[in-house]
Amino acid sequence: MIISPAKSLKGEITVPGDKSISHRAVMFGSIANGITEIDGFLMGEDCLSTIDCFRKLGIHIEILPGNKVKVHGKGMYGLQPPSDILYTGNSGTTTRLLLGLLAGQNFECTIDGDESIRRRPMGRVIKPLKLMGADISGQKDDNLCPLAVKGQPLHGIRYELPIASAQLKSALLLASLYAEGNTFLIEPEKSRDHSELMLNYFGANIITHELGIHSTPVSELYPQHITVPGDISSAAYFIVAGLIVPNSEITIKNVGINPTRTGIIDVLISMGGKIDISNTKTLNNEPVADITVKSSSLAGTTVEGAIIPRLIDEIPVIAVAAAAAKGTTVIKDAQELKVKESNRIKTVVTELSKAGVDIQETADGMIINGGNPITGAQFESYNDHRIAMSMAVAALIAESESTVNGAEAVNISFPGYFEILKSLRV
Ligand code: SPQ
Repeated sequence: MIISPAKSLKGEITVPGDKSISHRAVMFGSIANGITEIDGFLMGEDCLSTIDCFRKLGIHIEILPGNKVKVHGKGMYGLQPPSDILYTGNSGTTTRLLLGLLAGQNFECTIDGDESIRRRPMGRVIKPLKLMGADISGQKDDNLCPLAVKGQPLHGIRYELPIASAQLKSALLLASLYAEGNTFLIEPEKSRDHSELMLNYFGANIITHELGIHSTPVSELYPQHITVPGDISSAAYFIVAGLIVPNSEITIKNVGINPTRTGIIDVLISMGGKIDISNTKTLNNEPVADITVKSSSLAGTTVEGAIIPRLIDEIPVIAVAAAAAKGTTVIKDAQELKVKESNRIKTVVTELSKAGVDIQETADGMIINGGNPITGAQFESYNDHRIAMSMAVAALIAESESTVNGAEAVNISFPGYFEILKSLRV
């Protein structure tokens, strides 16, 4: 994809549905008793992998025009043994949440994904699932895909999560629905809470208090109508683009603004970003609003501590904002970036360096001395959707044309990304 510098970006847009919420709506709908209708479903490759896996588990799922999905849920004990490997593609969410859900079934199956998934650590989920009674085995001390899951009777546990991971938390909550006795989880920092909100919407019994989460098993979940808000992680590219490209004003309608996801808004406002939130409403337990951004002079900042899980997927594009900002930005406590679709500390530093950005890798993040001219570059995506989209934003403020190689990676979470970007050019 060739990207030329932009003089100005203007317009009102919507972004595709939230990826985390779309996955969960299919999963929870599959184990509810009856038909769950989903509007605004993200038709990205990751969420289609989730649909594919649940079809293999015997669930009838209709994909209808207009981003609608109908899941014919068969109840808590309605999943069937798959005749084939459950292939999760590039999706960490599908892989880890499936492990939790399948650990307590009464059949065996195998989970595998693409070469990125085969590198990502699954032991973080498997270790506590084994404490609940699960039987899961795989490569490198049961840490890597492909993984064999032999369904077992489970029991509840009390577990302090060593990392703030919504995928780990959600896998354990799914297992807890099938476990005997109660499960009590304690997070080190608050991670996205879509599973807690949506499971309760489906009739589960999950109580949260600060960093603690208490779950009791349930015998039934009830089908729901889920309207998926726009994904703030997708909106993030246009939020940053609108701030750093001169003479710009962009409104992104109907974006999910769950506080566990809005770290990027807080950071960009603290950097001097002109960001306005309006028309706030609630859709199936999730807050939604319109976000308007205007070109702004940004200043460097420090991003660290409890805010990190609230913006973990946005760090690549925050690094682009930092490259455009005056002064130094330090990003710390973000070592989790090393085990995403790519090692996002390394890939961000390597790619932005190509464009002349003064950026250094650290053990748990990066340091960016911003405000220098950005040159056009040949960017690589490493087949990581967030790297492809972030580098496309950097290209907008470069002095000359850039190329993003492997740009098709955007289809993992944001089909139509480049078309929307083009529509904003004035
Ligand atoms: O699903 P996947 O591949 O792990 O996707 C990513 C992403 O950039 O879209 C991470 F690579 O998002 C994760 C996120 O980082 C989605 C997620 C969720 O839906 O629960 C939680 C976060 O991961 P984690 O490891 O912190 O639980």
